[in-house]
Amino acid sequence: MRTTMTTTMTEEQQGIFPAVCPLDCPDQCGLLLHKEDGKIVKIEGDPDHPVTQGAICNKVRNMTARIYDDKRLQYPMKRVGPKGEEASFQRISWDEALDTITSRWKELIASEGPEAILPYSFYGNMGRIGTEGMDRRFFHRMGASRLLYSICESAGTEGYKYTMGGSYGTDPEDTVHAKLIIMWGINAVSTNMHQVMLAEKARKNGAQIIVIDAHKNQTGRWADWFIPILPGTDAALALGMMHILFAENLTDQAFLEQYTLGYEELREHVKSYDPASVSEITGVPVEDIYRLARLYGETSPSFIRIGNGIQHHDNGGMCVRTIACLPALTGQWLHQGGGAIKGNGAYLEHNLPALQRPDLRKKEARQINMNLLGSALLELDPPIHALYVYNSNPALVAPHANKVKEGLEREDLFTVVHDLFLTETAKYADIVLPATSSFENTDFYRSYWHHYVHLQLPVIAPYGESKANVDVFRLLASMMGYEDEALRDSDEDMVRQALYHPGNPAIAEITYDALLDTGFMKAATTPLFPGKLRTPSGKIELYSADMASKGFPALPTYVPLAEVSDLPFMFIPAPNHNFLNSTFAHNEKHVRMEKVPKLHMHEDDASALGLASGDLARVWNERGECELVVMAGRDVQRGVAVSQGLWADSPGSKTRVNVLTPDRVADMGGGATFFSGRVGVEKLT
Ligand SMILES: Nc1nc2c(c(=O)[nH]1)N[C@H]1C(S)=C(S)[C@@H](COP(=O)(O)OP(=O)(O)OC[C@H]3O[C@@H](n4cnc5c(=O)[nH]c(N)nc54)[C@H](O)[C@@H]3O)O[C@H]1N2
Ligand SMILES: Nc1nc2c(c(=O)[nH]1)N[C@H]1C(S)=C(S)[C@@H](COP(=O)(O)OP(=O)(O)OC[C@H]3O[C@@H](n4cnc5c(=O)[nH]c(N)nc54)[C@H](O)[C@@H]3O)O[C@H]1N2
Ligand code: SF4
Ligand SMILES: [Mo]
Repeated sequence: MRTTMTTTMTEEQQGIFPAVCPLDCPDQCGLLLHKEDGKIVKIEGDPDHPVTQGAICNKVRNMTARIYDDKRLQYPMKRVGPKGEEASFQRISWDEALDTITSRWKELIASEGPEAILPYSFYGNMGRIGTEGMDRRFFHRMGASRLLYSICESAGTEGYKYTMGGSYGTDPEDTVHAKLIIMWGINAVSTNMHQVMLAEKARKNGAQIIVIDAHKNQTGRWADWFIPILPGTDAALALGMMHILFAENLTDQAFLEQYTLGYEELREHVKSYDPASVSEITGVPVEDIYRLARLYGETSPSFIRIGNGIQHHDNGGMCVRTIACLPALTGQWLHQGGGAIKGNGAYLEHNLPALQRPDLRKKEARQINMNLLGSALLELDPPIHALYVYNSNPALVAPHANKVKEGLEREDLFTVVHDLFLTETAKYADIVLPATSSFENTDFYRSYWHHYVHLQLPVIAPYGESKANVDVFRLLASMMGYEDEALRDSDEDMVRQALYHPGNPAIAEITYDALLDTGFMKAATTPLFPGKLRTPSGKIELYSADMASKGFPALPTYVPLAEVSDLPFMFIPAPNHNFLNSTFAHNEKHVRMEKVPKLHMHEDDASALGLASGDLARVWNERGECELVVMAGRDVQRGVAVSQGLWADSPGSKTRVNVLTPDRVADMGGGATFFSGRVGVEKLT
């Protein structure tokens, strides 16, 4: 029997307790934790969760192996000996750790000013008070350099916003009604499995499923029709579809007139994207472009799931902005289940100022793009002298990893890492702090795909001496002598403050108390149309004056990728099935499930290089090199090489794919361009 959520769950030795998956995954599943003798022994999906319905992924079904992994950090440590791979550490007390950190920071603030200190974090745990609550308050109060949180979805989010006014899309629960589903640049079988389950229901009712991707991975294999495309060219395909939709009168004139801005300009503009030219750019045959456009123009409701793959390119923002125009052309937003999802985060917007307290910052500070961490550490003037890393593993996940490594190696850089494991980044730390897992914490969670908010209360006691992010920041604040009330608020206070948001009536009923009762609640969202969007015109902006004022083309446009290089392969180092970014890469069970780091190549490219499946290849460019196991076949096109997963270092291994990725920033949002680099490949003997 499942027990209801209480503040005393940690004291129960057995039972089944409600929880939420903390990982950076759109699905945000409801979970049930089975406890025996005070420990979690099994994790399963909560069958009562309306969206995730008891199904969870392999990663999290096996997550107890991570929570109780022998390698999990249990107490604070200081480094003895050199930084990096060879680093060794010695146990210290929390008092010593906090004292070392705050003494160093105080000295630095006195001599260099607070901007010499850089916080670096992301969403290793999606709980909001822990990832953008007490931490933000603390660093605002300090006046530290600011981080631009740009490594994940920022280019596409900005692009989508120009068209649609914010992260508002279709309610995924409605997508069971769609008759045509396009998964565009998303490996949903691995990264959004409940969208796949919803699409399966739609398929039983006659829906067709199309996958457009540079790699025929498990998602492509599941499609009714897989369309391979050359990386970075998707905007051209979408514009080619628009060309045909207008030319063949497959558009919804009434919708265009009432709800869009600039359709006449767009109709003229897309005349130049004729199918023959688009085929040349994208590698998609002319007849397939016609077939796709006609299917899209003639089927309703149609739904597009826009993935993150297409926006990790130089032109990622514009690409997402362009695809986001398609549903407007055929009026899909008025049909239940029609439209698109890039992200749905805006529906659940909480009270950011109340949670983050930017008012605590007395003086503006410089902002540093997290995708440029290497350059920031090596080149900034005045320099960064101290780095505080939590919820992230930049040595492995950030682009141009050799530059990041060189930055982290700086002898004069004082680095603190707070994590559950001794990550590749932690090996460069002066002080390492042990972090609790999400099941040891209080926090609230909001999906960026479905429309539910969740509350998590601690189910198990902290592991060893580990502490939650919020607790560490409260302690650091007190030792820094910061006396502000906001730095002493309890977890519960912070959840209440964040959820009280008169600016977003959709979450008016969602309070700490209501969540205590139910665990999760759906926001009272209403369909986007009829209605006014948050674009400058209130309409879907096919033409955007706002973009023009920022130097972008006002109409959706195909812009070729930037890397100029003679190297023969476009390199796509994508996520894998059994890790979540680098999370689980340190846990043997998950590594075993994923086997080896692979490089998918076309069989003709492989054989031309004397490579066969199973061979070890050296993959290289001007930024670095790594070694991956070749999988030759026909699941990528010629001239494309795809790896999967962010693998942890093992002795003698060279599997950090980010040594190869560019640190150019994308066209919008300061976004990452992980998939826009080129590499050479050769056989390793
Ligand atoms: N199992 C698992 N799930 C995850 C993650 C994980 O690491 N593992 N990570 C989580 C996070 S943080 C995120 S942001 C999401 C990311 O998940 P997704 O949104 O699925 O994005 P990616 O996996 O980065 O890329 C998706 C697909 O884009 C393809 N692709 C690359 N370039 C192009 C292109 O130019 N055009 C087209 N059409 N396709 C292209 C890749 O081949 C890949 O199949 O997943 C989340 N969920
Ligand atoms: N080549 C390539 N690189 C990529 C990507 C790609 O597709 N290809 N994807 C990019 C994307 S989309 C993203 S979102 C980033 C993600 O990059 P990161 O945000 O760095 O994600 P993870 O690698 O999962 O690392 C999260 C870390 O946080 C720790 N952690 C978890 N919970 C807590 C907590 O409560 N407190 C503290 N202090 N620590 C905690 C975990 O143990 C883990 O070490 O990677 C990016 N890097
Ligand atoms: S990682 Fe995603 S699919 Fe897996 S349990 Fe968590 S939210 Fe669900
Ligand atoms: Mo991400």
